[in-house]
Amino acid sequence: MANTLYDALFAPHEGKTTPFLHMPDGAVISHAAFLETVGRMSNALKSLNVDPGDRVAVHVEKSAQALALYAACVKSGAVFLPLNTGYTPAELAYFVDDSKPALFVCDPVEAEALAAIAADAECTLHTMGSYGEGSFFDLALEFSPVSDSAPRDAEDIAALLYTSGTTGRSKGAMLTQNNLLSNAEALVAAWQFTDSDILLHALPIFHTHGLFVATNTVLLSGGSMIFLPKFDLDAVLAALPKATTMMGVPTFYTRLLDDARFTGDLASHMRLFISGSAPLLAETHVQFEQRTGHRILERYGMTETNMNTSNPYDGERRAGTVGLPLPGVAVKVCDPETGVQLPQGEIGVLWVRGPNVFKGYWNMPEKTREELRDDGFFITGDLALIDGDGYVQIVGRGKDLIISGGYNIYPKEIELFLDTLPGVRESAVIGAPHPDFGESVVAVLVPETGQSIDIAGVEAAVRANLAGFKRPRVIELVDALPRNTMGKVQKAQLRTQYADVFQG
Ligand code: MLC
Ligand code: AMP
Repeated sequence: MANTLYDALFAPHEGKTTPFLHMPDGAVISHAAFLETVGRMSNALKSLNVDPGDRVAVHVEKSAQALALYAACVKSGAVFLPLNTGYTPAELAYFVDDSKPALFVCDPVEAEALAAIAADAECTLHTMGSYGEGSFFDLALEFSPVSDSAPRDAEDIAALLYTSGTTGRSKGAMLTQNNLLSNAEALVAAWQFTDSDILLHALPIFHTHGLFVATNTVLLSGGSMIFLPKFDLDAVLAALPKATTMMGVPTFYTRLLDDARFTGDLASHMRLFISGSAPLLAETHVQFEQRTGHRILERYGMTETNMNTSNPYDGERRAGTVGLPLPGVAVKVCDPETGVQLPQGEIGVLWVRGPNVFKGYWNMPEKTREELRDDGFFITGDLALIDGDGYVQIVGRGKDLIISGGYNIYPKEIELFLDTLPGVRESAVIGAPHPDFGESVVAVLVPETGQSIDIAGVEAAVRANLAGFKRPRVIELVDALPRNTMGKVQKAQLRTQYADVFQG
């Protein structure tokens, strides 16, 4: 039997000496060499009794080997579960406990700290460092590069990606082989990727954007990637002349524009710049075009759905919009209370349906029923309108969510943590406009009566327990939070009050 995703994305490149990854040290990894590593890793997974359907949790730096581990999971039928490298052991404990992986691969430097978490979940722990080194790669090297693909059909789960929840508990989105493949097919066609493309890849590979949107699109089209460990401005500027396309979050584009070395000449040979994961300000779109002559192509998606809409490749790329539904994707705007579809042009919650939409949340049937309707529509929680030409505009969020540099942060999770700290009676966490990250985190704390709050202590506790990108960059103390007559905290009022804290 076939393995839907492996057969489409990887198998066609077996034995090809064409370049796949251009590494920062100048090394070029061919498709064939990459897939040999994948074969060895796939055999290593089998030797560890990782069976089809088992989860493989991965908390490692970006490297060619980390990407090969994703491919090896696809090949051996395991469910790939990548985790943000910023997560602390306290955060990782939840994901490992919830997903019960058969194997947990972590950075060698954290192996000791994570041993107890792996033991509690009864999973094997292996290591992989920034250059792929570690016990997992050592094991893989003992095996042959030739391995059989596990039979997997289109509806089998290929990946489990956690997305934070409005109640504070992260939800694992189950993505099928066909969710990933159908989206890659749609994007290759929509953005006209070919085997001549060289994508400048500076995104992390633990999220939909860097892992699926970027990598699967390049794999399907047979092109290659300049595979940078992260977005480092100097490295990106140095790599641009060798690339044909780039994908990024809006912060990538504002950082480029803030640097005088980023000139029209440097970008003139490029075929395409794509932005997503957070709103691209119309102002950034305009400045980018003035500097380079390129209109950034903005698209819209989420973990649960992969990509839903995109501005056109040919045709008008409209600033401030996320474009038109991709082929096979249906979108509608509904009343947030009743769920009834609203007339064209009105603002409501965006619902989406298509082969890209996930299968549900891991072990959360009720949450799945609330958000994924029987008719296949998924309720995104984003507020949108569809204009007369069918272009979708994301105008806000129905969900209490902060997006900082493309990372989602759920205030509830931070509030629940802050409320446990000494002297804190209650807290409210909001996002405020930030020149670099788009939005950043502000925490407003109310002390217990007659007590004071040790801000340095709060900062230290946050650092020890929460990933750095969730850290409030401003902490304010107030006597009471603004509430409406129902007693609900007025976050809108706080957002207005603290709108300027990161400006100037
Ligand atoms: C890092 N830090 C951040 C941050 N990224 N803080 C707020 N927001 C962020 N996005 C913190 C670190 O914890 C650290 O904190 C300090 O900043 C320096 O870390 P760094 O790694 O050197 O940061 P930097 O290189 O500046 O990273 C910024 C960034 C990066 C924008 C380049 O965050 C990034 O690559 N973002 C892309 C996110 C992404 O891929 N999103 C896709 C999600 S998928 P301290 O405290 O130690 O100083 C999705 C679906 C879709 O949304 O549609 O695509
Ligand atoms: P995540 O859950 O991390 O996948 O983030 C998905 C969320 O990012 C969406 O629900 C949107 O709120 C936001 N998002 C993604 N792309 C865009 C975009 N182009 N414009 C505005 N918001 C976006």
